[in-house]
Amino acid sequence: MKRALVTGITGQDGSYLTELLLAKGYEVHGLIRRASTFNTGRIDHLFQDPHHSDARLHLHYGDLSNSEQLTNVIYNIRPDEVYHLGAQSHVKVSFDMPEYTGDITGLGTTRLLEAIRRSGITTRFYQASSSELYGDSPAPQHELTAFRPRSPYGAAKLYAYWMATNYRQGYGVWACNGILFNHESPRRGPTFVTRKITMGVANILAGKQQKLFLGNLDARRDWGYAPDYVEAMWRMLQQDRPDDYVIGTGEVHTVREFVEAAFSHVGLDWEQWVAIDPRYYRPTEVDDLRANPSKAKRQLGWEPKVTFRDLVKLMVDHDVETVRGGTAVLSAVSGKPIASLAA
Ligand code: NAP
Ligand code: F7E
Repeated sequence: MKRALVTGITGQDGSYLTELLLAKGYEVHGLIRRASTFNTGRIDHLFQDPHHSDARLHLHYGDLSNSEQLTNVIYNIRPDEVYHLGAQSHVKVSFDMPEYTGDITGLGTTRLLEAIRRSGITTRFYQASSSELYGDSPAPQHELTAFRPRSPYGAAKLYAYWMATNYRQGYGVWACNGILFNHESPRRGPTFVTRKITMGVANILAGKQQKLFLGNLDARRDWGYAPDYVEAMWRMLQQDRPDDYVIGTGEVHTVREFVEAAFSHVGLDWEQWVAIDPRYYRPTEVDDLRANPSKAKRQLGWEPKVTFRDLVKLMVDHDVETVRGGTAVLSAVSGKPIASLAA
């Protein structure tokens, strides 16, 4: 039985990847942060009582700021594969917390790579790199496109990208960079634009929200479906040699097009409900991201399965159902729609 360690297991991608690995027969170990409230909502359905000898999902407390604990976990678990997904992953928040983002999203990768190197184990390492590396480099972007990040998040991910590359070249660590373009799902965090929109649509439809405030509607993104993307992560670590791959659909849409598609799916005219709030603008924006995923198609046999239109529909349908059921989309603390409070 193969053993995997997943950092960021409580996040969107961590939860889908864990489902995939368990289905493939892996034993999965996940790093979770201690929190005063439960932060395991995305993986609760996968929980297995550790007292049962056949449990294959195990959770360990740890933080990417703490190298001692990372070293312990690596040394004790001795995973065959490490999927490093943990990060401060919000671009807008990275402008508010640049130092913290550098520490967790950048240095966190170094801490984990050092733990692997010092423990002397043989493992395969996946680094969650991002299309944010490209910044204002012209689209379409591929593995050889120049990196020109435009945010503290992008800069931190660039450092992490090169550290993974450096440990591969310098120490022979079997490390891959997956350069993933935006991928979404009903498990997407509520402050990323797609989920903020689909939750807003659901709340407005139910009469629980009067306006949806957004920032820059002109940004262009290549949006795919997260479960398709975690399949690509796994495929990267099954290759004969470690390498770097761009993962995306190759199709681009503006934020405005996403808004229009989400509102029209439930028969609403978006222009009556959406207002612009400059607080959601970023000091520097990434205007145009579109992947050229030919290498992944050729070498990994990877293709996205869910189209843009189907992605919008499945996210809206999920949130409309959730609001009908009366749960989750309103903030437990204030009773207000979460999307109106956040980044
Ligand atoms: P996400 O939903 O924001 O999940 C981030 C995960 O990192 C969560 O499990 C979070 O734990 C954990 N984390 C944050 N700070 C940590 C710390 N100090 N110590 C330990 N764990 C910490 O992100 P995602 O969308 O699943 O993305 C997964 C990875 O891919 C991230 O590295 C992201 O930057 C990268 N990426 C994402 C996309 C995308 O479109 N989704 C595209 C390219 C790259 P809590 O649950 O406790 O907060
Ligand atoms: O913004 C615009 C915003 O926050 C998308 C992360 O997973 O993908 C993600 O980063 C676009 C931007 O994602 C609002 O200005 C307009 O142009 O959903 P987002 P992101 O910044 O692209 C990359 C690949 C990652 O690696 C990251 O981890 O939408 N936008 N109005 C808005 N964005 C937000 N969040 N909120 C708004 O109200």
